[in-house]
Amino acid sequence: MLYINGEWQESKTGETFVSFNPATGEKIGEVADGTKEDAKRAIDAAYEAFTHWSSLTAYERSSYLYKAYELMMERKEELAKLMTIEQGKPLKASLNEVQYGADFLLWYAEEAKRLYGQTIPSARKDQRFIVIQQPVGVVAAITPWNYPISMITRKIAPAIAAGCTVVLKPAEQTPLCAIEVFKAFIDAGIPKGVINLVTTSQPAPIGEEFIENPKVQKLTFTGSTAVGKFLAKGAAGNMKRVSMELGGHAPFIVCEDADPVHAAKGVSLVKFLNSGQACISPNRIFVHRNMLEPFTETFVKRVEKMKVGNGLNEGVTIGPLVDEQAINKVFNQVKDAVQKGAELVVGGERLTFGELEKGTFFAPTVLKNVTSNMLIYHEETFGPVAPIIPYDDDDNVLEMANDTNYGLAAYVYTNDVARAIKLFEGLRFAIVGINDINPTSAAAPFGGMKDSGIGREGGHEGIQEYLETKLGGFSVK
Ligand code: TXE
Repeated sequence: MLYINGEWQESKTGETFVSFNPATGEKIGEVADGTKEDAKRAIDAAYEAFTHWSSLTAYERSSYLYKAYELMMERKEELAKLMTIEQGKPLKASLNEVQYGADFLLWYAEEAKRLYGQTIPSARKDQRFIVIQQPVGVVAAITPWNYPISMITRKIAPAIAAGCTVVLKPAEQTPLCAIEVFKAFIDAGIPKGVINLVTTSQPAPIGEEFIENPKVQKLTFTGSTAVGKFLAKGAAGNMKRVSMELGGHAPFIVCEDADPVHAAKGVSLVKFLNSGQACISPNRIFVHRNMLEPFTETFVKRVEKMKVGNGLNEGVTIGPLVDEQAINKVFNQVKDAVQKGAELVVGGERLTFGELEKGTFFAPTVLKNVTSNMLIYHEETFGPVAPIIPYDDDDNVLEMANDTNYGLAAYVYTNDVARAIKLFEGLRFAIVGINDINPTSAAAPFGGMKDSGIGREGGHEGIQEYLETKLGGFSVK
């Protein structure tokens, strides 16, 4: 169903599309297949609602966010279960994501009340400068399937806290999760038109409407760098503001003074989260030559113990990949690496037996002796493959780690404070975990440098993306 102007409705054409469980291949639901025309109606509704919503006090807007947070918390188990069925990640990971997603509602319920302005002294005695912040207007949001709940709240919460109204187009693979997030806002009593949902199996025409419609002032996107660049170009032509959270190619550096067991544990946890389908997933594991043996031994042992399967089953740590295309991309990278001399230590194949037969499962994989002539060294993997690359010194590893157009997350394991600071400063990545695999929070700025995007989500920075700065020059003659 589409949600436009406070009403659940069919698409104008009456067409629908199906959502599947990637673990079983089963159909789990059918939703309205929205069109360009539906997107236009949703934008009209958001435009209409903007005047009222932006005129509410920050305290009033905040109260809806608090209520939606409470509802998401009450529905945590159901939301997580749906996420596992529709997206595939293990139930525990889904529960963590619902919490992370809800945290944005709480954080921006509070942040809404801290949209301070400033006064600036004038050189003229008879003049005053006052600077205020105002919402940008109607926001068009596009979200991916890999974090199908938190990517939505990470955009909607700061946008509506700022006083903007929103039209969301979620990923075609996970529309049911989007519908459930909307229900939390709707049951919280959010006024009609403030948030609107257009599910679709055909994203391109909706993207076109978002870029072209003069009533949209801001586009916020999370997805691939290729689509992000395409949309940013169109938005720039119409002078729309953009936030882009795109792909990554995170280095994970194990220094010569690191604890190899601690590092191996860290990377095994973060690399295989969401089957490697995360923009902050370590894609290149640089290990100091002296650490190679102890690190690899512990790491491989941990990987061999991982349980692949349906995320609803107890003990499963790795779920399916999103679709056949993802399996092919991962398989090709592994094949290319092995052909060019990498050593396949474990995994490397699609799993097609027993209960895994109908799903898109790929074995957790470790490759040794990966070099710069291989695809996997340069391309984002988005799958459960860990390539190990040996290095010799800090300058050498910094150069290799920075040898990418991406600049989202990086990780360093070291026990030397000076080295930690040097690498933290030298890495051209916007998020660096130092002996830490989870440097993310609703309270902290998340985003990328270079081809990983523009803008930040979360923290004080996240709400700024939805605000305009307005200057008043007052004559007091
Ligand atoms: O991304 P797409 P896909 C990366 C990752 C992955 C690759 C492809 O490397 O393997 O991208 O994934 C919408 N106009 N990331 O194909 O196509 C689409 O409907 C408007 C990293 O899933 O970019 C979905 O809602 N919208 C990333 C969203 O864009 C369009 C998360 C993402 O889909 C559109 C996902 C168009 N023309 C993939 N084309 C991250 N940053 O975590 C697509 N979309």
